[in-house]
Amino acid sequence: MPRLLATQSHVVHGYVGNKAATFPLQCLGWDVDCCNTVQFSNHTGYGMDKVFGTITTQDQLNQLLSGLFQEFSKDYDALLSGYLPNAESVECMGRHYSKFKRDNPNTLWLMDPVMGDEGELYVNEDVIPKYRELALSSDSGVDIITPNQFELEILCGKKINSLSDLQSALSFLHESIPIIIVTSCTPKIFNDDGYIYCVASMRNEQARIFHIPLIDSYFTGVGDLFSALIVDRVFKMLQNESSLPSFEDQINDVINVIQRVLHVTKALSSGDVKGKMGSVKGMKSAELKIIECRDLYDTTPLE
Ligand code: PXL
Repeated sequence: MPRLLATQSHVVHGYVGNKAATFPLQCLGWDVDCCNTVQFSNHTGYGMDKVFGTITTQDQLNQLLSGLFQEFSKDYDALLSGYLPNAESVECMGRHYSKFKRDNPNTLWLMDPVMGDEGELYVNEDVIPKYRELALSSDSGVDIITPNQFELEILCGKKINSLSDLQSALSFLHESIPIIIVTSCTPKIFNDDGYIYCVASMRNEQARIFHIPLIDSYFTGVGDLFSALIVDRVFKMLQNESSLPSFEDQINDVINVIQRVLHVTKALSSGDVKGKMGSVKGMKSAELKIIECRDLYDTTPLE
């Protein structure tokens, strides 16, 4: 059984961060170790005045990661990092993960630089230079990065208004990172309002663009589920090169799974699913139906 360490948020209620990633990864056959960077009552989209709980301090995170890596130092096949609330936690995760990668270069690290969406940050602003350091240094050891367009713009320090801006941003980041998946780009770049776009790019290959039909709601945790499913697919693709679908097919497959999860979430919610920032009722109805979707994650055909 492959083993994965996920360092990201824990919420008591709902499904973002480790709560969105762990169960699907377990369904896909992973032994998942979770290091929680915060323990919040619920995600921050409910409104900052409705989030209760604690942030794992730098000292606590440092103790957890150094202890883990001392005791199980060769054990992880994959590392996942997501929601980290401030500069100290990004720095601490980055230092430990980079050291682990130097000692275990075959381990796959997917770093989701979770900062915000649609122009709004949901972590401290001071994470920005720390994420830039990790994303722009070739020896940090990050293999895959999954920013949304807003996060990509922050990492590159430039707005993306056209396809050529997007291409330049990808080329800039590929100097340090082999696989970049931009999980959602605005339709503005592509001149077609009916879709959002996912752009997947492997270094030295033509980027692939995926059209995703819009669902009229705001779901939280989709990026966290996406990065979990991607790390699984890319890991299995690299392990088993010839017999599995191509990179493009793997991404397409993950996008299809996510679309199905969103449809099930909408269908099973009582009342209208209309996730809206700051609205408790709206956000609660848009919580991903992670458990109900248990049969959707593994799409490998039966032998
Ligand atoms: O999905 C990103 C995310 C993860 N963890 C927590 C969040 C959010 C987004 O709102 O609040 C705690």
